[in-house]
Amino acid sequence: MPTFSTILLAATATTTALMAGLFYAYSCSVVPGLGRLPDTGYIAAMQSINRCIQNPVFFMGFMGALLLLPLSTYLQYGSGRFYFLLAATIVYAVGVFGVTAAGNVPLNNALDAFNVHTASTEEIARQRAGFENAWNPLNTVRTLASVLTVILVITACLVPPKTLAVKTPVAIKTALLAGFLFFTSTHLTTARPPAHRQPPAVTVSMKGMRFYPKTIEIPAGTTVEWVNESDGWHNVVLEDGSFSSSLVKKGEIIRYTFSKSGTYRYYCQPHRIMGMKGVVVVK
Ligand SMILES: [Cu+2]
Repeated sequence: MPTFSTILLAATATTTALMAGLFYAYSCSVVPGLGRLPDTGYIAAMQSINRCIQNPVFFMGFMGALLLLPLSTYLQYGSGRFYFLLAATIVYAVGVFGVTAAGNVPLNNALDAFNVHTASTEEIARQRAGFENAWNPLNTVRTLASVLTVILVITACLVPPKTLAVKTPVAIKTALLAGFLFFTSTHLTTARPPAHRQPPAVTVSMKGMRFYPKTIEIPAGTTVEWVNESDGWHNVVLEDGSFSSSLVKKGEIIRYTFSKSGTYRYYCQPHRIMGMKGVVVVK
């Protein structure tokens, strides 16, 4: 069964490949083809292309890749795919989206405002040269950047999902953790059972992106042990804000003792949107 993050990774690869293909086609057919046209024909053709390309099918790929790349990067945090996707996101955001938004689009808008019917032959020649000399190199940049993006995404796909990024630099890890926990946590310590009396413990396993069992019933004073049996990183955050653990990797355990009766809903911060949630009913 493909997981949500795998399906998303495939969608990311597809949208980035579509964008690389689009700019590749520009570089080896549209740009040289239009380059041979006389000035008036060149401007009219470029104006028409620039108007037509602003359609939902184009934006689905162009904006789709911009949204899916960081989302996939986030979902693959803790796996060996993470850094390739992070690099792909930066290359696409700067080299493809950034270059297009800051470079090609302003040129397109200026060209669109130019009227070939009222301009003189010299004005048309100057307009064409000014546009073409700036636009073509920018297009080459985004073609290369989009191809590099695809190479990085494909490399990420080839990394086995089970490979953990063991040597994650501490600074990056800390920054990401701080980001995860900043909004929700009140304290970051993992609770320990009291030293003098070992209370009974109930185990909940974290597999894939689920808690098993999802709902447990325990008497007050029971310690719950969440054991990470999957390859991803997980944590436990109580919805009432009374407990928020740090992220743990495979084989590590999160412990928390429930001393008061009530219904405690909790979730895993990185996988909350995928429905990684559970309930502890304390009698
Ligand atoms: Cu999780």
